[in-house]
Amino acid sequence: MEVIAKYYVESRLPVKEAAKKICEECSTGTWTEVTTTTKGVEERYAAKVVDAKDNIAKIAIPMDDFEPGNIAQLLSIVAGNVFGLKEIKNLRLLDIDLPGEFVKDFRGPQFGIEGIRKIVGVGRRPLIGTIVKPKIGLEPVEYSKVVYEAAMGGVDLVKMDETLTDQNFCRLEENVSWVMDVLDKVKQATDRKVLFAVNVTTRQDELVERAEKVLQLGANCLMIDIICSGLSSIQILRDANLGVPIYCHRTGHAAFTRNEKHGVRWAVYCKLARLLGADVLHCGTIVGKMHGERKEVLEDYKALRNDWFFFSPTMPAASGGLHPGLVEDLIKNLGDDVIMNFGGGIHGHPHGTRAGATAVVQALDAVNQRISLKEYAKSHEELRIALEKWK
Ligand code: CAP
Ligand code: MG
Repeated sequence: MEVIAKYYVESRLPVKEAAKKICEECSTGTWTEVTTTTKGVEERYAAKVVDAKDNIAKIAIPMDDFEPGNIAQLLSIVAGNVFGLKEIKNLRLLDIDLPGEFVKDFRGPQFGIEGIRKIVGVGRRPLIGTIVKPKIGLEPVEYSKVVYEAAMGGVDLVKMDETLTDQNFCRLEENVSWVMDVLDKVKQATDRKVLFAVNVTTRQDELVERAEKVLQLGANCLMIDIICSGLSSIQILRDANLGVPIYCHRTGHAAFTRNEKHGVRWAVYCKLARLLGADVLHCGTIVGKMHGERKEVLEDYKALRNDWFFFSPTMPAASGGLHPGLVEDLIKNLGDDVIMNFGGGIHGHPHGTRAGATAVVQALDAVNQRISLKEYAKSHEELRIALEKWK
């Protein structure tokens, strides 16, 4: 049983030779022969080339090279030193195939797509989310007012921005108390439960303590910056059995996913985050402000939503530069099982946050009723104004 890793390779060496170098660095070898190895070590632990042609190298790494349940160690092999080898000019990890024997030690999402739909009471339509803007600087009272307006306007989820944690101007516990308080009021007024994804990103040994503190204050969803804090953060929260969805933000990913010749494809991280227990994961928009090739983004979405071992599907989140005018394209491209996040696209509405959220709801209603946004806007003021602002 093996882990199969597929790479795009550019090297002055023939691709077969380059693939062998990758195998060596990923398993038993180093730059020269060593006197300390044995036939047994080579036979049992050396990675082997499965296929190498047209700049694509597939290698098989024996299961025994991996520590069960340890994703950091897996990454140190498949996405480790190989990226720095002088003889390989460019290298991109395109995909990994994990055997059942390896994935059995992970639990996957506790809630996933269906679980989240159940919590917010929303059936077959995309969920609407917002990120409070400005991304930093608001104090808890101001912040919670924005949350209230967005929730009353109709969003299903509010998330903290990735850079907001527990700064002096907005202490986390105070902010969570204020926000959960206003969301209780929204529940009383509308009978809708709105999720608040609380960014608990911090050093890993304090993660669970921080999460437990905000849960005591009523938090109903936890968020982490999974690249900055390390993928194992997802596993730490999942294994703590905290009973609320884990929302994963990917700030920083483009440092290694954006270059189409070098780095790691986001699809690899989609698989890993899903098996570790991500209930929601950022996955790109195609049409928004962030880079993301259509073909790759669609494959990333697939990696979260397809049938894969015993893991529930993870809910993808589309975020970055979205506004009501893009809702039709978003649904066309990404389908219904997605959270569409609007930060500037809600709080930038000329009539304020509530009108912004209402405009998004109207756009979604229009698409569901198969009416063009332009037509629907004739009788829906908030949408009309939004479409005028973001042409
Ligand atoms: C969106 C967002 C998200 C990015 C990340 C932001 O706000 O909060 O962090 O979407 O993108 O700060 O940009 P806006 P991705 O709606 O105001 O753009 O997850 O695709 O990397
Ligand atoms: Mg953000």
